Amino acid sequence: MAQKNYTANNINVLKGLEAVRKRPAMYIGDVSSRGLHHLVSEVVDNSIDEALAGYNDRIDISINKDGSVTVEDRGRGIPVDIHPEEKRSALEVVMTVLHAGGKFDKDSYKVSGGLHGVGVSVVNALSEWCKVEVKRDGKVYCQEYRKGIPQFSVKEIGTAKKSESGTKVTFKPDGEIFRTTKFSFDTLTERMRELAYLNKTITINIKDEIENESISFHFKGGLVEFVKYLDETRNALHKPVYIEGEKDNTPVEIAFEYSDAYSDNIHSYVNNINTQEGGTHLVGFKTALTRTFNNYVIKNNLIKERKNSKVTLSGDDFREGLTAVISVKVMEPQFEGQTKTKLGNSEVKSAVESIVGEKLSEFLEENPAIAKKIIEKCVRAAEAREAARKARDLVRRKNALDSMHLPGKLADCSINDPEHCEIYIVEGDSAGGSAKQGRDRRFQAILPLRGKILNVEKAKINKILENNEIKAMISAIGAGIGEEFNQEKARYGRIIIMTDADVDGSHIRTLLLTFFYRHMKDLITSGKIYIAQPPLYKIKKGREEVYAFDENERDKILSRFKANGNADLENIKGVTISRYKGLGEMNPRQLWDTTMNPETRTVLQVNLESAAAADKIFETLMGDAVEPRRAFIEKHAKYANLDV
Ligand code: 0RA
Repeated sequence: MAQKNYTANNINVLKGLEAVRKRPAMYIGDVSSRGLHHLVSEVVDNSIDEALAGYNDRIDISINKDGSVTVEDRGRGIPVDIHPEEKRSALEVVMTVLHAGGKFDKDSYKVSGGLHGVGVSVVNALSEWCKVEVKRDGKVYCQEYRKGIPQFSVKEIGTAKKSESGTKVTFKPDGEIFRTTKFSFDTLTERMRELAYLNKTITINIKDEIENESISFHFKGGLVEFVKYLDETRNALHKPVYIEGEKDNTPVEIAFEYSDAYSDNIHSYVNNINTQEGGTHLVGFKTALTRTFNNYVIKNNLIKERKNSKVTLSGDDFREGLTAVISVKVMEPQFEGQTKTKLGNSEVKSAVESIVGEKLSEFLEENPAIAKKIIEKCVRAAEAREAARKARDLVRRKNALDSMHLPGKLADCSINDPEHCEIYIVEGDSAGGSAKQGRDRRFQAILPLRGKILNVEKAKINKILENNEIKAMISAIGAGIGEEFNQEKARYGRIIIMTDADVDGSHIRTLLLTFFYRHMKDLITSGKIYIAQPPLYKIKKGREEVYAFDENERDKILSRFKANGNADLENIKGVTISRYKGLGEMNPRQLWDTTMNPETRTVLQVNLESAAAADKIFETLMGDAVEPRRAFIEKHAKYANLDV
């Protein structure tokens, strides 16, 4: 009987593994570099769960020489005893049965939505090989897998100190599944830094055995340090405010500070997942913030004291220059929204609202000097908002922003179903001219921009709205801007940035991304922004013309020509290589063939892996502080041609 049961379970395991390998994207998002790095997050999330349950204080991650990754923790260790229903080691069950991990331990805050939380078995199924070692009860246990299939039953391989326990998972992602299997130290670092800020008891060490890099994160100050880090390049008005509390089984932790900046940077997390689309915890925070500050203003007569000022303070005014991190733990989170990153649990709104309401009013009473500084800042924000409204009305009256009056230099497409339409925002009039001639005018619109657009990170909203290039983009896209932005009105389903592959081009691209990030953020979160990839080289041999997008590809093509009978690479007879300096050097036909034809082009989709990291990058690249910018550029110079 037991044998029969075992066989049945085995068949189910194989079916499960097959399902994951057949549709990996359903489990980890995609099979690009992004999905690849999710594998690490998936394992680490389990180690973090152990930390949240109070059993783990350290995670060691390593990118190994052979391209595999090891994640080791000091948690309880995955249980190894025989699972009564499955008739085999619980370790084997956790590693091979989909969603088995959570079944063991109902009382902790586990992630049951979003991209993570699918279980280590998914990582195992998508790995060429995987090895797990568990320390528990003075023993070390081990099991190995290929494409998720156990190679032997769980076995004891040694002894350990009774006091030591933990789990060590090493896996090599399967090249048959993933487009790339190369792990990036920087990508892992960004996510681990965030996790270390969010979980102040934990230490996370990362090393890269291939690139010889390592880093260690431990932030005693938790969210307070996170906020300071995010605001590093801004001028803070005061020390961060820290709020902590628990209501209805929902622990809430918040840190925030105001700086002299104009944008707001609120980052919210549920069970360590970045809720990019916000949700009830964020609504609770905003509601409490506005109400508490307004009550304080009224109680202390703070507005009347200002002569000639008839401003009323709105929620937006209390968020100008605000940098905040909100972290809640929810037992059974409901994730909604386009990217499943919006918290839906209504009880969380009232929990956050009441904790913030209570603790923030206490703080304001006890720190009147800080309160005064913040209120003054908000009053200035209200005045600026009023000025911006007037500026907007003015341009609106001139019909400059609405899509009824499209900019003269826009070459629109003929179809008007946004789903099927795209707009190329092109650097320069000459490339714009080529693009207009080369495009498929049915569904491709072209908007050429002249020169560099305004750096919105440094400008007030009324200046931004006076800028011609920006006005042209707003009316072409047709969905408004800032608080009024409504992505459903967008006239195009894809917005493609096309700039030269040089320093100026990358600067313009960064300026455009900054603009979209600050003023039309929904376009980025919903994946509507793309970057065109024009080729760098044209290689011509006789009648054959081939394009190469980088040096690597160029050399591959040249080798192919060489293999076809040419002796040396440097000097092949009859072959010419031309390097494109700019888009303008391509004729309309070439531009279409290489960069615009949906059948053959490559476009990069811009996505926000971590909003906090993106915010930091834009502020660093575009803000006032010079030194962090230099440091950032020096560090990244070898990867990308970022330049400011
Ligand atoms: C199932 C049950 C328990 C812990 C784990 C799984 C666990 C999984 C991973 C993955 C990486 N590190 C991990 N650490 C623990 C609960 C254990 C118990 O009750 O003793």
